[in-house]
Amino acid sequence: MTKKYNRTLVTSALPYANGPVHIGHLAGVYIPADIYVRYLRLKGEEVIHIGGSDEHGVPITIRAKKEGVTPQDVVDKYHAIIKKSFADFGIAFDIYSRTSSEIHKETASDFFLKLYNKGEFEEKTSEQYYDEEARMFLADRYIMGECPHCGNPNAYGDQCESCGTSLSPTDLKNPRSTISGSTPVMRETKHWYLPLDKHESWLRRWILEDHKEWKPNVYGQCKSWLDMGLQPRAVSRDLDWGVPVPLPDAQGKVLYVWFDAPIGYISNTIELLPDSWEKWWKSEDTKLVHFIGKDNIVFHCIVFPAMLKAEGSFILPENVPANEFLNLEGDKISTSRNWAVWLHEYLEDFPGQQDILRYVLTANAPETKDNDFTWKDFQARNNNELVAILGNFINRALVLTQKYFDNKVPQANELTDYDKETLEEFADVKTVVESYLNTFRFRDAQKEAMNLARIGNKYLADTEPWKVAKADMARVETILNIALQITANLAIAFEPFLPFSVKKIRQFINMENLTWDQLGRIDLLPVGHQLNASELLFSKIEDETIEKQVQKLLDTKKANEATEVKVVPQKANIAFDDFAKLDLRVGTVLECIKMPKADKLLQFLIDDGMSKRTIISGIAAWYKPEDLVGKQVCFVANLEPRKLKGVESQGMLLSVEDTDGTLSLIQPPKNVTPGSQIG
Ligand code: B3M
Ligand code: ZN
Repeated sequence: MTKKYNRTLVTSALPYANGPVHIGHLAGVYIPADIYVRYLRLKGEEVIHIGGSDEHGVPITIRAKKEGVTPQDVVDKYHAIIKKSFADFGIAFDIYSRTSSEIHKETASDFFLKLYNKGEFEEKTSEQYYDEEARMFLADRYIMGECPHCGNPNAYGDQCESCGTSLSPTDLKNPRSTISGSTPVMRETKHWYLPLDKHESWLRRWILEDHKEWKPNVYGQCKSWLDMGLQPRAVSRDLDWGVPVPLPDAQGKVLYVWFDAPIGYISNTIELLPDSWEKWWKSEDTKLVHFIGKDNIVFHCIVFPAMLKAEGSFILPENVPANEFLNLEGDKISTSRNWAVWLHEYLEDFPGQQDILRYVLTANAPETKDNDFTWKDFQARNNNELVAILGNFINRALVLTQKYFDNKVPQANELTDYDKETLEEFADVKTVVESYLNTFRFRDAQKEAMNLARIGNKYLADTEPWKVAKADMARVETILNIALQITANLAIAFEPFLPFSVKKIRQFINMENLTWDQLGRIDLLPVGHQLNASELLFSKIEDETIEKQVQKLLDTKKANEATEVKVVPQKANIAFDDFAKLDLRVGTVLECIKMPKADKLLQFLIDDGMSKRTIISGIAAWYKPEDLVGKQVCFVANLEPRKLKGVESQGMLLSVEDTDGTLSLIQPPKNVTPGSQIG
């Protein structure tokens, strides 16, 4: 049974405002959502597209700490960058707002309170790690320690990045706070939980029985969550960045980011339509569709629906067409490793060429499995498809009309069998493209649109009007009429995919108001209709351009390798007797001066407990001599003396060399008697 809907509310995941957006974001969420929305608009349906930045959560506070700025500074900066990138790529939101807005805080607080007052939460006190020095509870990401599975000493409280295991902070051995470095202690804290276990049975029915049509990757993930059994989830956190928990005894507590972020869809709708937003969120004839990436499935298919159901007056999503991930040249896209094609950088290198990227990302969309973006493929799809098929066909049709008919649409005379076959071939394009778009198969839909261009291109190549023109102008009229009608059809079929190019085509054919319903018709351009001047839609991308992009990525790879921590391999074992031959001692620095004519060397006079000795050491780059006087150092006492710059060095200071080459002197943690032995 399919429901009858009168309008569609489309949401796109709210990206975290802690970095710019890249091709993975576009391919996974925003292009599919935009295609869908443009298609519905073209059909004249009532639709809105809601977007915005997700400005809360721990990653933003971590980024702020790292950069020495406030979280608000971080989100202000990236919200602006992200918003601009989306606008530049033609992602046609009806609103792109943000979760740090007042209206959002109010909406999220009210939502929480409604659930609280209805008794939809459980209140639980539990023990959590607390940093006594920084005086704060520690979010999972603020705790590091040893992974119990692989021994990685730098595992995070939520995950070990070395072995990939997901962890909880209490799993870590020797936990430490990343804020102060101190060892955190357990302290009691109260939080509010959404009892998902109590929602399990209706969720099972709603998803597993009523929504069998959801994409297999989405349905499968939901099923495995449901089969594992749902647990209560905390909807608050001890943090000072977020929407404050609106209760009297909740100082220092904010709503968990995954509680407030999806409510952002609602707040942004309220901001857009303060008087009519309820129609979009509360009437059964609205179809709600969430576009997201695969890592957000559980929140949109289980947690948010449970919140909406608990609230009681909202509709639930009709579909959640989540995509898988896009990789880049065979590697996972990573912000921290700068392994990405950033949208703002793409536009610097390919100004005005948004549609190429849109086309390639849709052609390769990770709809059913992870997919790979490569620059070679980008070039090939541009040169072999956009230039050679779509661009070439439209250009020929327009240029020939200009040449033979003074840019006016000629009439169609008698049709040959071949003409009829061609027209028949594209008669069902509308039905086919529609059926793909309705089921979120955007890759196939775009392929079908390109197929229409292919039909046109082949038609002109086969009929060769430039040759026929010498003998039979009536035939040329017919051919170009057909070619122009196909062109007009392309200006409909491609609008959801290539909005920038379609805008140009519509300008060329002087026909702005084409609608989806007209797709498949062969009378779109009336005889005698005046066309405008045209230009090439796409141009070939040369090897050099692509090599430059590939080189940029290779440079990134090199830079990443250079900063990777390199630990020098261990030397071969030695006998204890060999070690015992070393006489290592502590001494106190009496004097320290820079050696003349030697930038790297410092000359020390050391009290070694028995007498004074001179030692020369190559650490001038890292210390000021005056800072070392009075300090204790460790040295090899029985190393054969040797002359450096004419001065005899009677031993060697011990120092550590960090992986980046920095030297630091080894010093005893507390003062000891000069001459004390190390061992
Ligand atoms: N900001 C997570 C993400 O960008 C999150 C989505 C929120 S949608 C309500 O992957
Ligand atoms: Zn591990």
